[in-house]
Amino acid sequence: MTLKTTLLAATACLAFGASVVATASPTLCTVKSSGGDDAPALIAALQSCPKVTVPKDTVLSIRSPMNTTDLSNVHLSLEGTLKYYDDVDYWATNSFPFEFQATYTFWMLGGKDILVDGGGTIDGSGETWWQAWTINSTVVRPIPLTIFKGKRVVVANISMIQPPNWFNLIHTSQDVLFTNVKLTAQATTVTPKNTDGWDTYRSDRVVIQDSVINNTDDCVSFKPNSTNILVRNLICNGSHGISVGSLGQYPQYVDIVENIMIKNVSLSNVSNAARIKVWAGPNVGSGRVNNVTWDGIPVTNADQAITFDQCYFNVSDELCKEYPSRVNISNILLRGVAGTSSGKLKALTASIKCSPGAVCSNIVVDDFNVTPPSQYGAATTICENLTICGSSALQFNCTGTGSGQACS
Ligand SMILES: *[C@@H]1O[C@H](CO)[C@@H](O)[C@H](O)[C@H]1NC(C)=O
Ligand SMILES: *[C@@H]1O[C@H](CO)[C@@H](O)[C@H](O)[C@H]1NC(C)=O
Ligand SMILES: *[C@@H]1O[C@H](CO)[C@@H](O)[C@H](O)[C@H]1NC(C)=O
Ligand SMILES: *[C@@H]1O[C@H](CO)[C@@H](O)[C@H](O)[C@H]1NC(C)=O
Ligand SMILES: *[C@@H]1O[C@H](CO)[C@@H](O)[C@H](O)[C@H]1NC(C)=O
Ligand SMILES: *[C@@H]1O[C@H](CO)[C@@H](O)[C@H](O)[C@H]1NC(C)=O
Ligand SMILES: *[C@@H]1O[C@H](CO)[C@@H](O)[C@H](O)[C@H]1NC(C)=O
Ligand SMILES: *[C@@H]1O[C@H](CO)[C@@H](O)[C@H](O)[C@H]1NC(C)=O
Ligand SMILES: *[C@@H]1O[C@H](CO)[C@@H](O)[C@H](O)[C@H]1NC(C)=O
Ligand SMILES: *[C@@H]1O[C@H](CO)[C@@H](O)[C@H](O)[C@H]1NC(C)=O
Ligand SMILES: *[C@@H]1O[C@H](CO)[C@@H](O)[C@H](O)[C@H]1NC(C)=O
Ligand SMILES: CC(=O)N[C@H]1CO[C@H](CO)[C@@H](O)[C@@H]1O
Repeated sequence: MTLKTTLLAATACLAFGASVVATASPTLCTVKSSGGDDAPALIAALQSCPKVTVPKDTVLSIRSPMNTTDLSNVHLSLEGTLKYYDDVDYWATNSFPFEFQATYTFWMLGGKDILVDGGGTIDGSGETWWQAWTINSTVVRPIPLTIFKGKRVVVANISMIQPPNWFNLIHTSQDVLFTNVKLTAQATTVTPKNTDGWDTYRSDRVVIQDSVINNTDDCVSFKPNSTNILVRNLICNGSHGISVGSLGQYPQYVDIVENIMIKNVSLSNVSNAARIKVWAGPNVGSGRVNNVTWDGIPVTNADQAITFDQCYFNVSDELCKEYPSRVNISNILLRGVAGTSSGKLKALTASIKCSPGAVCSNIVVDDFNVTPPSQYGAATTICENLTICGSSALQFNCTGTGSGQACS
């Protein structure tokens, strides 16, 4: 069903991308550096030409926000660089705000049948914002690329560097493919801040594949209402892993993360490889995490390879029992999470905690094999208030409510 549809849609989109013919003025359709703000020219070109080229060796300076959410049949061949101008004060009042987690973006890209490729680079000039953050942690840090209200959008063969915040947000979109993308956040003066690779929100049928990520926060994160998503063939270095959530933070919302396949993702130097964070306690939201698979997950130097917490955020055992999570977790498969841990938590390699009184069912762990540094002895795990099924069940010493359930 859905994933197949996604790939078909993506393929159709690639075919359309290759077949478009530039008919409008070639001057308009090739955007070169003006020496000033190049955003208006880029927007005008995207709104008038079927194919827009940013030539190699061109660096476009983006000094004003770009709202291109009304595009149709556009191919942006980004061969050069698109660089955001690092005027922190300007962007604090001129970027586009989203209600969700108080995020902002420089560029909303949406509409239908859009292809971005070309081998070029989107440079977020992030280091200026990471520095600003050390002085003011609420400084507005815009996201370099937000696919917003997009349908059939392909981003392929580009690099992205230095995002002030997350690299990419996929928001209220369907049939989105990212393929062969390189993400790198690296700083010389401070640590890059919140540089998630991709966050998905209110989006359906998304594929993220064949990419290399070098960052300091989630490699991919599924936020509320992320459905039918395939993540495969990624190499993530230095991240917080592939994460669901957090969900259930806002009492007025139902949060759904469902039908997610994560396959062949290798992670090194990470805090976690697989993570689920779901809120409990008074005044939380509801929803479900259902049918999520991590399959083929080599890890190197992971602090705690698996971290599932249904008593997030910082909810005591007592409070979690009194106010159980209202976000159910079911049908989770972790297969082949294997490699080494960092020893940061000594021998501990996994922690799976469910909220007593909430649904947390059919959690299957197969072929789990994460080895701590030899001085800490054999690997240990934490498992509270659920039953773990699968070939690695015996590695989990589960206690509390739900720990006696039978596995089907
Ligand atoms: C972005 O552009 C769309 C289409 O023109 C418009 O409807 C929308 O209001 C704009 N959004 C913002 C935040 O400017
Ligand atoms: C990406 O690059 C590869 C290798 O050069 C090429 O085969 C493919 O067609 C490109 N895809 C897009 C969408 O540009
Ligand atoms: C921090 O940044 C926020 C957002 O731009 C701004 O409203 C606030 O005034 C700044 N605080 C300080 C102390 O500069
Ligand atoms: C990853 O970032 C580090 C510095 O933070 C840098 O040395 C390394 O070259 C980067 N790797 C890639 C593949 O970009
Ligand atoms: C798994 O991912 C790696 C890294 O992206 C890639 O080289 C390899 O071909 C993938 N394996 C399969 C079976 O797709
Ligand atoms: C991984 O990240 C670390 C820390 O930033 C960096 O030193 C290293 O070069 C990176 N490795 C690769 C392969 O990019
Ligand atoms: C998620 O989808 C459900 C069902 O359509 C809806 O009730 C809920 O408001 C959505 N939540 C968010 C955060 O958009
Ligand atoms: C579970 O999710 C996968 C991946 O999205 C999908 O292929 C499969 O059909 C889903 N299973 C069910 C029972 O819906
Ligand atoms: C992990 O990080 C260390 C430095 O922190 C770096 O030397 C190493 O290359 C990284 N490992 C990988 C596989 O990138
Ligand atoms: C977590 O809760 C404990 C006990 O209520 C409190 O002392 C601590 O400050 C909290 N930590 C965070 C990060 O909120
Ligand atoms: C399981 O955990 C309980 C409580 O922490 C402990 O008493 C027991 O020895 C553990 N059993 C195994 C086999 O590790
Ligand atoms: C309600 C319940 O059984 N809660 C338990 C969850 O697991 C922890 C750790 O084993 C116990 O302390 C709680 O009693």
